[in-house]
Amino acid sequence: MLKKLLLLVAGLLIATSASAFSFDSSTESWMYDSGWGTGITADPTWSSSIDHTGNGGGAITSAVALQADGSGGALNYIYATPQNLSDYSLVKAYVQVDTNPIHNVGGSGYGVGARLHIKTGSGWTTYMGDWINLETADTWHELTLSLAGVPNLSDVRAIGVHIGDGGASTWSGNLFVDDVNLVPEPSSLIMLGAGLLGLIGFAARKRK
Ligand SMILES: [Ca+2]
Repeated sequence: MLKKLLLLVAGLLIATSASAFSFDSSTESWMYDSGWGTGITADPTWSSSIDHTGNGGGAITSAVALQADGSGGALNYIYATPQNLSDYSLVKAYVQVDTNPIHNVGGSGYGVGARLHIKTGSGWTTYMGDWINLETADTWHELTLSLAGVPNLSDVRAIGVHIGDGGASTWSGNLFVDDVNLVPEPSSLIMLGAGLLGLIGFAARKRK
């Protein structure tokens, strides 16, 4: 009985930090953002050919062509269902491209990058994570966005992934996005853990 409860606690703690969007069988209502970003005007499709966890699931994907003149210089995916992220401290996502970017403007070294963002409140205010360089093809790149200090987390209107080239690179290839994860606040985890340990204590006393 105790062993089973401990397993349950471990399982619940793992489930709490599990992927919010695994894209293992569908696009899970992610779409392109018609209000921000050019270069693509179609929703991502679901692909079973690649999976971040390697468990044979799937990811979302689009064929993309970014131009060095700034046209078609960005692409944006969002999940635009209002949600409450107050209990979370971090958003993570994994991005992969299948072709190395080509630098062709003044040796600036500016390649193709990706970043996470959320939009909050009635004004859809945007908060963005750092750009992560996607220079290496066929490798998952981790994007993170800290939610510390972000106002209106109880009113998140969209979570998104944005890729761009700063108008300084030409790139065409396939983009894959997988495992958009929500990482809980440490305090929420501690409270959940304490609650579950209390349950175990109760069960253990009952057993005696
Ligand atoms: Ca997946």
